[in-house]
Amino acid sequence: MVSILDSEGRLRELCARQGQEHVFRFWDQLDDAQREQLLTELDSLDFEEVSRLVAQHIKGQGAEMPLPHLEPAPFVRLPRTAEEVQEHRQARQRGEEVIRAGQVAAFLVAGGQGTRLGYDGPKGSFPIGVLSSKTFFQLFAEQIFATRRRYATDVPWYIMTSRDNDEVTRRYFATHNNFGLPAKDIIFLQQGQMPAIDQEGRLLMESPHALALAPDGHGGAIRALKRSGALADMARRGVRYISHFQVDNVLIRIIDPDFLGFHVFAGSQMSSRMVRKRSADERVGVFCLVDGRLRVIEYSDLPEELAEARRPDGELQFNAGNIAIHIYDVAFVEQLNQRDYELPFHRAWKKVPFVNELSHRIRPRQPNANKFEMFVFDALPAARKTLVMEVAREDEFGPVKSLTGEDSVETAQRDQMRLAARWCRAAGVEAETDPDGVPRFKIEISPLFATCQDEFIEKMKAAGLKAVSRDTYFE
Ligand code: UD2
Repeated sequence: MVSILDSEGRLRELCARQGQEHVFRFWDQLDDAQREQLLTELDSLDFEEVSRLVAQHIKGQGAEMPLPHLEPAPFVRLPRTAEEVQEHRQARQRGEEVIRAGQVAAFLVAGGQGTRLGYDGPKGSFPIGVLSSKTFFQLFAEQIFATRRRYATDVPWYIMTSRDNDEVTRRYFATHNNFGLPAKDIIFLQQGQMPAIDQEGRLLMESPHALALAPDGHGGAIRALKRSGALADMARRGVRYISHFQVDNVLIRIIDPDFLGFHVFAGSQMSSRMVRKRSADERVGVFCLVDGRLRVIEYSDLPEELAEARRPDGELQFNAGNIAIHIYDVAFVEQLNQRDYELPFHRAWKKVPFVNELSHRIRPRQPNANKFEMFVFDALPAARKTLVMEVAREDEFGPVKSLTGEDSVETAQRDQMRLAARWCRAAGVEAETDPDGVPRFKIEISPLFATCQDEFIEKMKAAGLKAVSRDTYFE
């Protein structure tokens, strides 16, 4: 049997050629298992990619590219006229057809480290239901369950994890019996990793036998979908559209027929949802046009004068905020992989714990390392046709980034209750609220009860409830 230990010579030589021989510094103190781990990690590294990144982002003169000329991106706005309402209706019908035909897969990117929440465990296992304390994962699973039931169809659910949370995520689903979903329709795939690199271009070691590695960003999905065999699996099932969402949005509508319909009608290869930014400094990327092609410029890259520029009517010029909900074609992802299309890497300067020459573990107080990530929206410029579609923030964007403050557990739970109160009122059920729309009594609507307002109204017709007069869980 061939063992990775047999590759020691080759990998030593490769590291020496790349100026990375220090990774073997502790070799003599390592046992066989540790040596195997180190060699396996080195073997999986794309050294050419690493040296390209070092040359371009770390050693390069004027390493970062200047920002190109940006124009605000056009988008399909929320329907206002009768004609627009009619267009949405037709799109919904088309979307429902493709769902019924089993052509849509849900795709959750859940490989992030979720450090800001300060929660020890995959972010998806955080309890977020206002009354039920259900976790993100359970709420998503129930939504998918309800969609399958409503359209009498299969909706395979692909979940991207990363090395550090893969096992615990799989175990979480297994322990909960996949929340009632068939095991064959939950498919886990692992994204790739990138090494942390110091200012001299050297790989950082997390321990004497391990590199400091981190997930390669949600853009790693484009490669991971191919390499894991998920794309082939989708093709085999007849799936044509991938509905991409993030782990931390409590208001996500995972399979949205309106959005799907617009995507299909437009012949778009990749489409994105947007909300109007609530302020110039909101931490979301914005959709822009660069030479006529759609791109997202991250909040940290948008110059202040552009972020703050306003149109004569007072609205922000660059107002189309990216909420990280996309639909892309299976064929498009396949094409990107065929063409060897490379998503660009974004560099971040971060604090990364490491072992020094004396094998002491150091927790730096200041940033010490370059980390590299790909972003999925960087696939947009490669698409032949794209589409951006507005959605009301209060309907579909309840991000949880931290425990308190902006975009937190607190705000997301209020968002959930506000939405529930609006659905109640639309269904003729009185729900007293404060001036912010937050109901006096807590209200939660289980996805198993209704996944959208229309469904809720239908259900409530039979219920005969007049008003919400205590904490109420619709389940
Ligand atoms: C993201 C968007 C931002 C806005 C915001 C909305 C980027 C760079 N920024 O900001 O424009 O849309 O979301 O909430 O996307 N993930 C992985 N693997 C990784 C890294 C992240 O799967 O290697 C997942 C992560 O689990 C989460 C999602 O991607 O589901 C977003 O990650 P984030 O929290 O790093 O993104 P954030 O909040 O900076």
